[in-house]
Amino acid sequence: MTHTYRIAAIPADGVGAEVVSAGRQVLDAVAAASAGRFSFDWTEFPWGSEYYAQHGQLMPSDGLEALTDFDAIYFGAVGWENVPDHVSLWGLRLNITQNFDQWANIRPVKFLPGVNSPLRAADDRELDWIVVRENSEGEYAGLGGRNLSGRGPGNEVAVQSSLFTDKGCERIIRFAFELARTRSVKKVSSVTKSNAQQYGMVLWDEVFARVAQEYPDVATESVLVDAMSAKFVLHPEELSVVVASNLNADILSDLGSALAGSLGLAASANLNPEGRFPSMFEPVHGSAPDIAGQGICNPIGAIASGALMLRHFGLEAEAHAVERAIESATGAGHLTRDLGGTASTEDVTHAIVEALEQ
Ligand code: GGG
Repeated sequence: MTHTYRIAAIPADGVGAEVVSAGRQVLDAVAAASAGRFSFDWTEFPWGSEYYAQHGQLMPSDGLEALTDFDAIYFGAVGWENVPDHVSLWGLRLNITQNFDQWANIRPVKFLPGVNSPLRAADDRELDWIVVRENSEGEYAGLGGRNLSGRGPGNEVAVQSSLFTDKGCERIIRFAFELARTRSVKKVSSVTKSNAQQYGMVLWDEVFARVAQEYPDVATESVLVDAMSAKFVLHPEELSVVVASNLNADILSDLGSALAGSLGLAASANLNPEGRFPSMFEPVHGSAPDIAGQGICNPIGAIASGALMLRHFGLEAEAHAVERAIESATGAGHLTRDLGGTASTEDVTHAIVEALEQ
């Protein structure tokens, strides 16, 4: 009997449409090769900045309700010049991640064959990490306000607060430890700036120390975010699972993917581990207005996010096959411009689909 996975596709803005189309081609090829075991039933939602221009909001008021019954959401990128970035981010991506309690955002970073990176050029070091981003609170709690002084232009005061809860810290830290146990290098690096952020991030450090006691088989370290940035560049081979707050992990994972060769390679999964709501899979990159619509963007971040979706469904062999096909395509020199190549989005997608079929 065929199992049908119902997927909500939200390409949204800029290169989102190109990379979601690429990912769908690969996932449909995986389903076609499953000999009828499973298939994907796609429903596309035309939400984003263009929708905002017509309706004054990024998605309809009942949009979350419309997404609730899907098995997963496959997302492109959000952000365009007609909408302030904070409005588009909160109106779509964060609206979904926060309301669906997708509190664990995993962002793997790895060297790929055939891809030059600033680190790889230096020596033979390996890079294979997963950045685990707390995805529900911290600096993205949305707490604060503007015009607090009441004194008018030029004297404005704005406050942006971070929220750290014991439960929120514990669940993401525990998630990182469980993930580390599945990896060959069993180590969790916790990142804060708790010397300066003396309330929330000290709580994070204390929860980390408490949870770590339950995982004596996993090595640990607590590193300040500035020192961790240096460590990413100088000692990438020392890292396995890196867990950090919402903002710190966002910044570190961009740095990590640039070190691996390009932001265009980075995949991510926004997970609601309890399964009460659908999880969302998306490339880490944004809408890239400078290259949108030209057919030259890198589809690998979106395609690798599709592999994370397969893994989420328990289709480990298929997820692995997509990851091997990506390696085979880059290894054979199918590289988009961000990686120094001349291949188009379609060229790379076809190379990955062909590698899957071999
Ligand atoms: N595909 C990810 C995406 O569209 N990101 C847009 C963005 O600006 N994200 C910032 C963030 O989520 O922190």
